[in-house]
Amino acid sequence: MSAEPLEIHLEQQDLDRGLREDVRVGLAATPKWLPPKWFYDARGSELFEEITRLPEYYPTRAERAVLAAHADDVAAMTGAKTLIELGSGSSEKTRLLLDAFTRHGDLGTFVPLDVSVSALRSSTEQIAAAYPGLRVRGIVGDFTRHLDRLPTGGRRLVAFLGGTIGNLLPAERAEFLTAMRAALETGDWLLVGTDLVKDPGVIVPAYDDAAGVTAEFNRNVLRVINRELGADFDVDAFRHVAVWDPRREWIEMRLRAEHPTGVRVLDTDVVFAAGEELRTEVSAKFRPEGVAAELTASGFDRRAFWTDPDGLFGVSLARA
Ligand code: AVJ
Repeated sequence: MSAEPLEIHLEQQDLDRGLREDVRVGLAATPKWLPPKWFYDARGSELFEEITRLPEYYPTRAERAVLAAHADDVAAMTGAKTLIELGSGSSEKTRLLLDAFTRHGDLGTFVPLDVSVSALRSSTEQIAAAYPGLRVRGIVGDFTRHLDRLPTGGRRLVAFLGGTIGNLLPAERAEFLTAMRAALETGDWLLVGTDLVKDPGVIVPAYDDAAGVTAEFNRNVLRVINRELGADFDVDAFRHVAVWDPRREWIEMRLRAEHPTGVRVLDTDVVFAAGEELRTEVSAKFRPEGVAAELTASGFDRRAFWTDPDGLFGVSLARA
């Protein structure tokens, strides 16, 4: 079966409006910040795929190891008819789940949801070609806003992989999980991947690799703003910085102005002092019991928790 046409719940004009609003608010704030979702234009999505293959970036490999070992358990425990994947990107690891559902179970529909049209186009075509008989319905949407638009009926499994839940701040995470639970029916399932707290000597290089791919990924957000909003960021004026926050147990990516610089954007002049930083991403790391507590607080019941052999990354399976 070929993939169905993408369902667009996020039009170019919604995206533009969202970007303008985030840039207006974030660049006026002290300290300045931007939400990480704007990294992922076609180039940003490619750079992220490149990050996942870097020697320092362990989360993708570790999560793949968990899924390789336990995808069959997920299929058997959930008996899902519909698999919905939030922030699906390339859906590369999802194939481990689709393979398990092919072996046992009768999954009928796969619904990847992502803000990136380019990533969805290629992933839906590739998945549809590789899994004949599977209905593939790609949705262009924002997982923080479009949970009420997910397809209903049949037993559903929502997968939120990669540790992307760590991009949400704690209050946003609680709000997201509560909205997720409300969008599901009792007996539906949530599979969520979380990067785990570990030696910062392992975490920091994963976000500051020797080849500089993460630095390019980080700076890409400035290129997106230049192109989409006609801004004039001097991209080379900014240096990539990754900082571990031991109290909040998250890593932050920032862009540090190496010398005083300014940008004209949305009819406003924004100035950066030398050394001033713009926060572009928070990526929280979790403790196994913390994830269970957050799931319970939002009405889920965690039925399984698996890690890779090195204990780097955790995957929780929770019942709504
Ligand atoms: C896609 C959000 C899981 O936080 O590790 C990779 C994004 N940022 N390198 C992460 C990212 C810097 C990634 N997630």
